[in-house]
Formats: sequence, C-alpha cells, structure tokens
Amino acid sequence: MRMLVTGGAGFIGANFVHLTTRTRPDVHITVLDALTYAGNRASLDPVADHITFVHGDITDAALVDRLVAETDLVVHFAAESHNDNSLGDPWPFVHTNIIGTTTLLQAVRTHDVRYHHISTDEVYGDLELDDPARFTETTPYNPSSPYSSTKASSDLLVRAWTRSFGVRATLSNCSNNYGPYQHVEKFIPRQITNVLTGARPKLYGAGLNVRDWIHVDDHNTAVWTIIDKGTLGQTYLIGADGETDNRTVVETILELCGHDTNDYDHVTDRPGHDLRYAIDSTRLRTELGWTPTYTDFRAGLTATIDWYRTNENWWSTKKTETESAYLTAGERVGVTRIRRS
Ligand code: NAD
Ligand code: TDX
Repeated sequence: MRMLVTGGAGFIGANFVHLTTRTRPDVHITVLDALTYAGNRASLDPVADHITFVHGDITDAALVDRLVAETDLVVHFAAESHNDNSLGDPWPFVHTNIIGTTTLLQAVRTHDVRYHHISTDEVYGDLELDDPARFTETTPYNPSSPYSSTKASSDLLVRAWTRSFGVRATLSNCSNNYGPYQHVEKFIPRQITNVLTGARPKLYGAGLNVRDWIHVDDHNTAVWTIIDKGTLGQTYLIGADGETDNRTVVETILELCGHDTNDYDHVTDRPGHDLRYAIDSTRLRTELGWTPTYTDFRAGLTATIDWYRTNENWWSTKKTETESAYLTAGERVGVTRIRRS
C-alpha cells in the first residue's frame, strides 16, 4: 500500500510514521511537510531510509494533485496547531487548515483516493469543570479559538466532500496528546524543558483547566484502527479517559523530576481559555474494538521526561525561540485570575 502522510515532520505525524514503519513494513510512506517552525526533519531521522520525504505545502494544488495521484491512502495531519499562536496571527491557520484541507479534498476527489482526516476535540468547545458530560460524536460544534474554528471548518469541508462528491473519508477528533517529539511550545514539553533548563514551569491563570490526556501512540493506533475498520463518512472520537487539571500535571512533572511541587509560576491566562475537554470514546471502543495501552499517566509522563532529558539536541534551539516568543506575546508572571469559574 502507498500512503501519503501530510505533516509527518510534526509531533503526531512523526510518531505515526514511526509506528507504521515498526508495525506495517508493507506500507510505503511518502511524507509531505512544509517544515514550518513546528516541523522538524530530525524527527524522521530514525526512519529516513524507509520513507520518501517531500518538502512542500499542502496548499500547492499541482504538487498535491501529483502526490495524491500516486497514492492509495492520504492521512492528513498537517496543520497550524497551537492555540496561542492563532490568537496572535490567525492567517496561517486559515491558510493551512482551511485552504490546505480543501486542496487535499479536491485531489482525493479527482483521483478517488481513500482519505483520513485528523482533527481535535476542541471543535466541540469546552465543558464546565463540574459537568458530568463528555463530548460524543453528536455534540454540536462550538469552537472557541481561531485554531479550533479553522479545524472545525476543515471537518465540515470533509463532511461536505463526502456527501456531495462521494469522497471515501473517515474523520477522528482526539483529545490532548503527549509523548516524544512534541514541540516545546506545548504545555507538557514546555514544563518538562523548563525544569530541565532550571526555569520554573508556567501555569496559565489558576491552572484549574482540565485536559483529557492521551499518549500519542494510543492516538495513532486508534487512527490505524479507523483506517482498517471504520465506516466511510463516519466520525470517531479518540480519548483514553485521561482527564487531569493543569496544576496537577505541573506538580506531577516537578515531583517526577525530584523538585518541590510548589516550584512553579502562575502567568497571564490565555484569552478565551477553554475550561475543560473530555472525550467519550465509546463508539471507537465498541464498534471497532480499540483500547488504549498507556493507561498509567504517571508512567507515560516519566517516559516522556526521560525522552526530553536524553534528546536535548532535538529541542534546545526551539526552546530559546519559544520562550522569547512567549515573552514578546506579553506573558507575565504573577497573574492568577481565571476567566470563568
Ligand atoms: P504540529 O504543529 O506538531 O505539526 C504540524 C506539522 O504540519 C508540522 O510538521 C508542520 O511543518 C506541518 N505543516 C504546517 N503547515 C503546513 C502546510 N501548509 N503544508 C505542509 N505541512 C505543513 O502538530 P501536531 O500536534 O502533530 O498535530 C497534528 C494534527 O493533529 C493536527 O491536525 C492537529 O490539529 C491534530 N490534533 C493535535 C492534538 C495535540 O494534542 N497535539 C490533539 C488532537 C488533534
Ligand atoms: O505554558 C503553558 N501553560 C499552561 O498552563 C501552556 C503552553 C499551556 N498551558 C495550558 C493551556 C491549556 O489549558 O495547558 C493546557 C494545554 O495547552 P496546550 O498544550 O497549548 O494545548 P491545548 O490548547 O489544550 O490544545 C492542544 O490539544 C488539542 C493542542 O495544542 C491542539 O493542537 C489540539 O487540537
């Protein structure tokens, strides 16, 4: 089988390529990635001999058409993925997440190629902290940020191309991922690398916001399960029952690194900060038989800390750039206000 993976030099895409080369040697992988600030060619070094890498943009219609014509399956990870950046400049998000997805959809439509769309639970907005509800496949879309709005747009485009043009597509919406090769702008790697460089972790607002953490390998085994067994046109929510508030995550990282668990700062809160995400993945588990492997969050965090400890070359340059970008964007220590309670 020939597979085109967009965004394969990013966090989840690179882990997907690694998993696939380990478990499916019969799949020939072509990665299409623009190597934005978030992409890192070095993330693919361990599998470089087993894949074809194309440096290009998913909005390049001629390039995308040529690559899609030569493949049996497209798995679309490429995106602008960071909420904080989308608040500063939404345009790259519109470009990649909306125009880029449309470009891919036109190509898979032309060449009748199977397509899997990677999306996020953030399209559903947020839940109250004390609400027993979790997101399901029928929860109405209600995105909060420019990032999540453009992801919601891309999902709707996929659904329209499926219904109107018969595109053979499945969609998945996953909760917050953690694991190796994640950019240090994101919460968990930012705090791990803060501790490793002698800086204090930075908690937005009071740190009561809840995210539903899943190990990246569990996300990717779920994606393969959907590709293998999913119903065309269907959406599947991916989650591993990992609800944890941000303060607990920071305190656990500090504890696992042998530091005082109070050794962190509260900083300026994110405007419009979603309170809580929670996934009900019953459909994926009962209809397709998927289960997560990494059910011990502390063990997953310990392994992730070890990975960042031993791969400083992979992140040290990006760390400096990232921390100065947060300062330029106005992040300040000592602010504990939250927007809603
Ligand atoms: P990432 O930012 O780490 O990687 C994105 C990759 O896409 C990078 O390699 C980048 O170079 C590439 N890219 C960006 N714009 C491009 C363009 N125009 N053309 C080609 N390549 C381009 O993102 P990630 O965290 O790995 O997320 C991957 C996908 O998973 C995204 O669609 C995201 O919305 C979704 N998702 C992420 C999470 C999470 O917790 N990180 C959770 C659910 C869903
Ligand atoms: O320094 C920080 N301090 C902090 O308290 C950072 C970077 C984040 N946070 C908080 C904000 C969120 O409540 O931690 C939580 C997680 O933040 P992010 O890592 O930025 O993730 P989030 O905004 O939840 O979105 C992530 O999950 C869904 C991914 O970045 C998205 O791509 C995915 O769609």
